[in-house]
Amino acid sequence: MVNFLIFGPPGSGKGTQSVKLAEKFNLAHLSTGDMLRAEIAAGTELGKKMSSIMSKGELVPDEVVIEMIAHKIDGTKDRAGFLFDGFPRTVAQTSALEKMLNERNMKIDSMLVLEVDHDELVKRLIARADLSGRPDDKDPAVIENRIDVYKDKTEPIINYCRERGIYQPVNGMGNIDDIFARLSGYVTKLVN
Ligand code: B4P
Repeated sequence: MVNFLIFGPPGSGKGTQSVKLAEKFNLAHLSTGDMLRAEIAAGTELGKKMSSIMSKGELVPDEVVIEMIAHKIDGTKDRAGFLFDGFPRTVAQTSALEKMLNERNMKIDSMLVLEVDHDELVKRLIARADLSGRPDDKDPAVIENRIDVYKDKTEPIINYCRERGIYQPVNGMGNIDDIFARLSGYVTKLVN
């Protein structure tokens, strides 16, 4: 089993690239953003509570996403590994994930970090707003807040992973297929 984090600021291409990587390498793709949006779409109590947090571009509480991920890990069979997309987003989520994986005799093998310029992030998210209808893509102030939250709460995970020797920066600028080829190169080395 090989387990990856796909990491980067909002709009860096995590979701886009994860779908392609999961298919190519038979990985279970676990996106906390998708899981939360599914709760909102289903109108669950949890979804109702999380909706206002997400529409402001803030992070939902750590315990909510940690529980979701644990549940998904235990329900997954017959995959070559896990691809964690948009999780962890805080250092507390990172240590919870490590603990969860250790208890199941697994570990985080690599953190692939998509590096994208600020203006390109904003451009991609605004372009997505029309198609996705996501409230957190519509308002430029919310997009800026998401980027600030990333710098403040999520980026510190990079140092944590660097110390563990699993940090791998990847150029996230350019077209989707070129970025996919770069990422695939790193994943191929790890799975072989
Ligand atoms: P996510 O769903 O993780 O959303 P994201 O970070 O905004 O998007 P992503 O980075 O995957 O977007 P992508 O580049 O694929 O989180 C949403 C919210 O959920 C968070 O703000 C938070 O509130 C909550 N949440 C989720 N996980 C959480 C956690 N663990 N803890 C706490 N809260 C959590 O796509 C962006 C756009 O760019 C797309 O339209 C795509 O088509 C386009 N694009 C991608 N690559 C491109 C390229 N190379 N060129 C041009 N366009 C490109």
